Amino acid sequence: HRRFKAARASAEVGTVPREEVLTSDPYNNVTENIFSKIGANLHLRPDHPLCILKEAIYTYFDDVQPGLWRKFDDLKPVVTTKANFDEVLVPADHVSRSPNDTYYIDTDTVLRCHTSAHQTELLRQGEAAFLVTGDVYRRDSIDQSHYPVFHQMEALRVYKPEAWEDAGVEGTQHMVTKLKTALEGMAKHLFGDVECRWVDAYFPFTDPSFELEIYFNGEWLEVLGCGVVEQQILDKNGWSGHKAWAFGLGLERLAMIKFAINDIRLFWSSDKRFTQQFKSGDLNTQFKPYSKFPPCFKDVSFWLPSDGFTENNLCEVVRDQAGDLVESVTLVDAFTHPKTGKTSNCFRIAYRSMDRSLTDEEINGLQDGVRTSLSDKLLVELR
Ligand code: FA5
Ligand code: MG
Repeated sequence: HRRFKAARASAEVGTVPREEVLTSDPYNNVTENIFSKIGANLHLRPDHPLCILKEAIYTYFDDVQPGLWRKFDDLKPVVTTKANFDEVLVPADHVSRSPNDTYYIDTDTVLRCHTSAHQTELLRQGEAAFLVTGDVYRRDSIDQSHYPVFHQMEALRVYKPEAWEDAGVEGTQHMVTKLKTALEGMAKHLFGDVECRWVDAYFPFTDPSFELEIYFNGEWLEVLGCGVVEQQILDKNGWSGHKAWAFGLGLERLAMIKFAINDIRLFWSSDKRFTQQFKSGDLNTQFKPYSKFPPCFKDVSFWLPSDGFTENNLCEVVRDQAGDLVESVTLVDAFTHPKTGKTSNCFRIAYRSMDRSLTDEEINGLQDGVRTSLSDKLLVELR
């Protein structure tokens, strides 16, 4: 009965009830701003660039192996800490587990920080070739390519021993070959005849691990992380004796390159000047920016409290006050007073709306709000 309920719960999509996310648990660090993004499901809107890209990747995998791949794009973003970290072998002391990096609902429940959170659940359900797309959540810095909610697509494919025995090669090596072929094929399907390179990487759940970079507009860009699935993960979840490869890619990163979208906040815009430029099935759109309004810079300086201050905490405070009106937060000065030993930081906040001019009054109101919550919530001493 429990199993049935768990399977049902994760298949639900759409809004998650407020009281399920914004609890009074002392470990809860989810903000109103983050809560408001849950259920937006940009990747399910047919004319949205993230959905267009998702469909293009589906098409690639379906063309290569018709009927093989099972797709999941409606799994709930609220997952257990166990599924998000423990079951994919993330070490107990890994930074990603820190509440400075991850949104916790309580110690046992998080907003998934990657789609890898669904690997073990789907393996236990008997799935052997699957693609999972969804919104993921990370506390992070603020700039034009980082947003606390973004979208990933995960793939995992399991092989029987016959696959590498028949090929007469060692199993792990066979997986590496299969994986590289599949992913280079995907990159070429999306970007044409691009140059690809493989960079050694580390992920707790794969070994060996790689990152794929593509050469685009004169630059090498990280597209995805991937590798041969740790044997333990297969053994513990119903697939012992088998082997598998997996990857996880950031849809925004790819869409920004593919469609020439210059600011990650635009994905969340409902401005028709953005939304009407994209059409389901059309991979060739090059986004035409509409008039850029001038940014307004505001500096804030303060003495740090003796402990507990982090840039992610500052960014959370700024986002909660200014939402998508904040474009970037940059540390511009830091020094330690020789006598008191206290450290001072100065951060520059860039405010800019993507669709209208902001008034001085409005910006001053936002900056006052930031200053107040900096001293109330982060206990800094404003200068
Ligand atoms: C992961 O999240 C791994 N789960 C990927 C993986 C899956 C590896 C399966 C092996 C096997 P990483 O944190 O590097 O890895 O993120 C994967 C991709 O998400 C990156 O390559 C990048 O494209 C994208 N990404 C990461 N952080 C951000 C961010 N803040 N904003 C937008 N995209 C991001
Ligand atoms: Mg990374």
